[in-house]
Amino acid sequence: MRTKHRMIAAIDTRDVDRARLVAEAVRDHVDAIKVNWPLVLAGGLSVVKEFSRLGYVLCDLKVADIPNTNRLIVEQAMAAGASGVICHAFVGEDSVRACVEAAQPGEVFVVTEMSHPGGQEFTARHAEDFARLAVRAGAAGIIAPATRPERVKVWRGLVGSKRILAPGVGAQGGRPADAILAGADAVIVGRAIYEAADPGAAAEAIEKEIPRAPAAR
Ligand code: OMP
Repeated sequence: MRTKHRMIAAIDTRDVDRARLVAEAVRDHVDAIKVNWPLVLAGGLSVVKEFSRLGYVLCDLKVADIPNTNRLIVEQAMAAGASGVICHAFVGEDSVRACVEAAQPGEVFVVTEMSHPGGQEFTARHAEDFARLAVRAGAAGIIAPATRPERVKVWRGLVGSKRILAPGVGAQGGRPADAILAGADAVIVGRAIYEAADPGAAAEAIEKEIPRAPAAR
């Protein structure tokens, strides 16, 4: 993923027409469109195909199963036009490797510590292991919480030049500049964009808050 804008729009609405409108409105302000279960369940995987005509689609199915099932899921996401997928690490390295292999030449991003308060209950305890696993398994990068930029800094030290994508900006309270300065390559923004009266203007405003200079590594 190229991270020129350092921002990914998560379009989690179940209203497919609204999703189309948002995708068109933000396309010049983001590096990718992230599609999650709410939209896939509402519109089918054809939404992935449709949005892939606009650019990079990150298919966030949070894949978390045995290697064979992971492979079957990821193959379908890639066949539908996704450029990348998100998977969970807690299922183990073999399962993550199955995603990486099935996604080729596409990319896999591995969830570390989740951004919501519950992310501190279990995922935080294993987040460093998850980040190391992502590197070993050949993932393109990790997902790390913009709500805890001090943690992003730790993972930057662990994953080298792998991508760090940081959700939790806006509705969950994270600030884009904090996540980027802590070492994230891009922030992931959902409600603050897709629920805005003018999603294009909202994306542009958030983009302006993002420091241009690369974070110190
Ligand atoms: P907003 O909270 O509306 O900005 O949406 C955040 C998006 O990032 C949603 O699509 C979440 O599913 C996703 N996300 C998190 O919020 N926290 C995480 O720890 C991981 C993800 C993710 O994997 O994208």
